[in-house]
Parts: sequence; structure tokens; C-alpha cells
Amino acid sequence: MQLEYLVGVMGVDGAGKSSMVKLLSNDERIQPGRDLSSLSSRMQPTCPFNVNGKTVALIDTYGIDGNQIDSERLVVRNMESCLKSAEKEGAKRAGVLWLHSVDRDSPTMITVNTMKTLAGLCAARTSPPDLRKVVIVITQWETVSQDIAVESETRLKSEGFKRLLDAGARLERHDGTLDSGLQILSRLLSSDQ
Ligand SMILES: Nc1nc2c(ncn2[C@@H]2O[C@H](COP(=O)(O)OP(=O)(O)O)[C@@H](O)[C@H]2O)c(=O)[nH]1
Ligand SMILES: [Mg+2]
Repeated sequence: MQLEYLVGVMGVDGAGKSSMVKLLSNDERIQPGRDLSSLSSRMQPTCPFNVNGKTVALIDTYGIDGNQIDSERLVVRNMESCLKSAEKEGAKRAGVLWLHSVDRDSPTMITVNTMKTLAGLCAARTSPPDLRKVVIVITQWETVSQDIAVESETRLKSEGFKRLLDAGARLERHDGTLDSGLQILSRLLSSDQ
């Protein structure tokens, strides 16, 4: 199967990255609950799979620690090299899913540089950053009560992720089901930009 699109999956440890990547790709190499950095320092795309007739692979990453600028750099550097290798084979960058658990506080340190980096990972304009290919995915939606989840989502929209949303990113809920994951991916791949 010729790979057409690559989507990076980012977020802090425990955000649910590996779980979502495994759910969607069914790739047995992906191990939720384990930090990838302890397994290998090199990221690689999952096995390709089909989303509405498009052949897609995801890149699972190890967690970014918002308080450590180096961890962001390391993830980005690894993801860039992964994207570049796939581009040589004819695949395109389709965007980034930024996962954030509903029960966590707002992320720290979303700087202009972070935004430029995200735009670059999506092959979008970096100045000012065009983040229309970035989806903030609120995970583990089903683990807290609906009222608390909605309250948390409102806060994330008006505080932590406001800068990303203002730059064109979207925010979506993921309830852990395959259907929810596929819809998020399908909307990202079909967004007309
Ligand atoms: N209930 C629930 N638990 C989840 C979900 N996603 C991840 N988890 C759990 O959260 C923990 C961390 O998940 P993981 O996918 O490894 O997060 P990562 O560090 O971002 O890759 C694991 O124990 C998962 O079983 C979800 O959507 N719902
Ligand atoms: Mg993981």
C-alpha cells in the first residue's frame, strides 16, 4: 500500500497518544502505557491504513514535557526526520494531532516558536503560523463526568490552547472509541486547505 499521508501525534506523557495510535492503526508495535524513549530513540510511522480511501500512517511520539524545552526539540527533530524520509517516498504531511487529557491542567509554554514549529510540521505557513492542520484532541473524555469535561474544555479553549485556536487550530473530543478516532482523522484529512 503506497503511503499518501502522514499525521504526527504529540502531547505530554499519559495524554493517550499510543492508545489512539494503536486504536487507529492496529499496529502491534505500538505499546500504550510505555514511554517510547525507553524503547528506541527513533520514531517511525505506523503501518499504513485506510481512512475514507486515503492511505495514512501516524507517528507516535514520546511525551513532551512542557517544562523542558529540550523534550519538545527532541520530539520535533525526530518527527521531522521521520516526515522527511516518508516525503522521499512520496507521502505528504497531513497535520498534527495534539492530544491533551481532559483531566489535566492547561499546558504550559505554548510560545510563538512552538506555533511556528507546529506549522512547519504540517507544511503550512510559519509566519504568522497557520495552524489549520493542527487538531487539539481532548482525550479520556469518558473518564470524567460530562459537566466536568465541558468545564475543562471551556477552560482549555479560553486559556491554555487559545493561542493555537486563534491561529486556526481546531479542538475536538475523543471518547476512546474507534469511531471517534476515525472521525477526527477523517475531518483532518478532508479539511480543504
Ligand atoms: N479510559 C481511557 N484511558 C485511556 C485512554 N487513552 C489512554 N488511556 C490510558 O492512559 C494511559 C496512558 O496512555 P498512553 O496511550 O500510553 O499515553 P501516551 O503516554 O500519551 O502514549 C494508559 O494507561 C491508557 O490505558 C482513553 O481514551 N480512555
Ligand atoms: Mg506513548
